[in-house]
Amino acid sequence: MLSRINSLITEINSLQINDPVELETFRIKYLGKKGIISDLFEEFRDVSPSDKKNIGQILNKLKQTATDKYNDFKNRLSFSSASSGQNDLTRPCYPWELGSRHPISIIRNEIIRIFERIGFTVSEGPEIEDDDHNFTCLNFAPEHPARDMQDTFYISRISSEDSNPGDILLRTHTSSVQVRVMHNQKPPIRTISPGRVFRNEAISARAHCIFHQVEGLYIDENVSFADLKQTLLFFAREMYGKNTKIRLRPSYFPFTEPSGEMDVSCTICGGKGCNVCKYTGWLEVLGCGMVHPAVLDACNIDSAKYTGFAFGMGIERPAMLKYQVNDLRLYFENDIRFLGQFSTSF
Ligand code: 2U9
Repeated sequence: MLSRINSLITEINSLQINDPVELETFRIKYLGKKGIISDLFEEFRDVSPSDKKNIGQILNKLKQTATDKYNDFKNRLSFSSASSGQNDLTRPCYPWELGSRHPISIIRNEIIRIFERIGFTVSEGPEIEDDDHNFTCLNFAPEHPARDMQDTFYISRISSEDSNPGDILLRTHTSSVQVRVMHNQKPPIRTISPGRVFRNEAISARAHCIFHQVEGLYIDENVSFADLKQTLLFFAREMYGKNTKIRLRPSYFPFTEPSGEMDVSCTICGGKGCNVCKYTGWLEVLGCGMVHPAVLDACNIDSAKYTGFAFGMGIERPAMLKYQVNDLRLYFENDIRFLGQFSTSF
């Protein structure tokens, strides 16, 4: 019996198994209920007590050798069938989780689509800017408070006293992108610049040092304030509903003259007055104006020949209104429980 078991061990060790059918044949032959090893265990019952220890040990070794062989080839064959494309096509598919757009991206895309429909292109530019593109070309005076380190993040500052093209900073608005467009293109220019901007603000529920903007610019011959007003009315009706009313209030920006701020009738109460519009019936949504001639000249556009209008809006506020988000910080934490609540076709 001992020599029979030993030759079975040698036989099993030298066996090659090539496919699942051969593997099953192997299992039935050696490890099955009526297989060779099971028969040997039956026979083992009649072995004399003096031989039991010796033969028992070698019989267990045979069983272990056959089991290892079986498991080894089972693993190899399932691996090679998976990698050769013979997957189990009846397996249920994974419940893939679909991602969702960030609420800021949803609103940004809505704004882009509205302006694209009336001929505006989208321009992008660097978040790290120089003083020229962010301030000087936009008619900010050398001592303008926005240049202060309390308001602007400087990466390197050469002189804190006067405007210096060597200063490198994080852009405080995306108008800097449009300065680049004006330097590189001739009018007519009709473009919007969506993007991330940075201001040195303490972070709270209502303020953040990072936020998102869309700024718009239209330059051509004979562009008038009436063109600005009609463009913004079209935008307001597309964005906030066809019955939306607008009103323009005078304002001041260094880069536009005259400048204004636009309110839309409250999207919550329709203008009747509620706690969202602080019972005024109006919500402030953007700033605008006619591009200052000094800005055109600083960007090599002849201010005697061309005029233009510009506007700018933050994205966070309309997104807060639409989705009833009451804390700005939620936009930047990327908590999956927050992000998973927004869905869109864009
Ligand atoms: C060029 C010249 C002028 C863009 C403009 C505003 C008015 C404005 C603010 C709205 C809220 C920024 O996000 S916010 O804090 N923006 O009020 N922006 S006009 O004027 C330009 C743009 C480019 C060359």
